[in-house]
Amino acid sequence: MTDHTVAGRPVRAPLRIDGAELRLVRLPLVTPFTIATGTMHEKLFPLLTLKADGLEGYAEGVMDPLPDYLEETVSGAMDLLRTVLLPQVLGTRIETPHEMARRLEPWRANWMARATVEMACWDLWAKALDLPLKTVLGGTGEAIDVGVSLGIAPIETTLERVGAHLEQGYRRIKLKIKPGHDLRLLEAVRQAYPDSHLTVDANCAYSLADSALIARFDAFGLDYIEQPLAWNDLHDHAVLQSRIRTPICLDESIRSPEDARKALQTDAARVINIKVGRSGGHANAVRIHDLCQAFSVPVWCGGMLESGIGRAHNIHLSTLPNFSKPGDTSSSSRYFHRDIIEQRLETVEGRMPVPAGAGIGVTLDRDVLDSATVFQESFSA
Ligand code: OSB
Ligand code: MG
Repeated sequence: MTDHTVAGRPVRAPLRIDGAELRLVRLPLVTPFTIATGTMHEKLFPLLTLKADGLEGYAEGVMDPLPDYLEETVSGAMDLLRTVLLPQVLGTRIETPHEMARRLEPWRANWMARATVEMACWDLWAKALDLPLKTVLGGTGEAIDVGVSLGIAPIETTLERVGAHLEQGYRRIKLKIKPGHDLRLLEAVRQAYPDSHLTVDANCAYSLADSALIARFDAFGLDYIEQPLAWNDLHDHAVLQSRIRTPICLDESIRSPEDARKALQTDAARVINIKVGRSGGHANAVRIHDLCQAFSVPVWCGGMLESGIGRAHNIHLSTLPNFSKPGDTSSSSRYFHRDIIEQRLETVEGRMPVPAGAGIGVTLDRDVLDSATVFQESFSA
């Protein structure tokens, strides 16, 4: 079956997807996480294993239980995976993960559900090549720069958290904001930490009518303002960018390379937060990365409070060259008492080591996973 080589390695191709396991996993959060749209107390997510030729590829879905970040939901994605996407791919052969991405492309939206299948394929593919995921994606390096995303909390609490994370060496602090929780917070944090690398994320909480208020953020030397306006409104972000000096970074608004192209061409974004799990998978994430590079627009890797499986995917992707700003892929122990993987994904002085070994380089801790699993279904070709 070895019919070609990649990076000098024989490829076991085509890979035949001969089985799958879909779980719904629940992990309590160490600290509840509050953003403009609400508070998360636990992380509930689909965990997918795709099997081929004795290998296993892993990925998790990044959708929330409710359609509060974007339209997709955990229950909707579980249903689509069980009844449509997994039956579509089981028993089929794939030459490359790009081919899988293309096969899932005709489905409208559902970027997160499609990403779950596509990302598991990349892990499988890299394992079949016995190469780290970063290498097959085109990345290099042993570690990536990371920052932290701090949820909405009383200003005193936030000041303590900023200090603690700066002391741990995190390279950027992102503060979640919303109307009524913005200027006073920025004044306090800037005064206490005048030289810190600071950004804010509004998760769509403002409108163009708030332009004058948002323009006042210019005084705080923020590296960027993340997703101030509606998730589906590139136009108003372009208008806002023309009224403020601080660069706008888009998150929710960028699902496809086409979204990225339009944002770049209209100056609706001067920075882009790439979340592979939000964008249909690694093939799209790499395309968005490359497009941004062509426009001299830097990118960074966002997070969705992922378990070690999604976190490992994010870390590998972050080794591509245009990921030139610290990502949100911080230590697993900030989120979970016990993660579902055997390795520890912990930062050292603001740098996250890239897991070594083939594929995503992390393995499931079956005991922790079994006790965190609330639903489980196996599929065979
Ligand atoms: O907007 O980036 C976001 C978490 C959940 C939903 C949306 C967002 C976030 C984060 C946390 O900012 C990033 C992380 O620490 O994983
Ligand atoms: Mg965001």
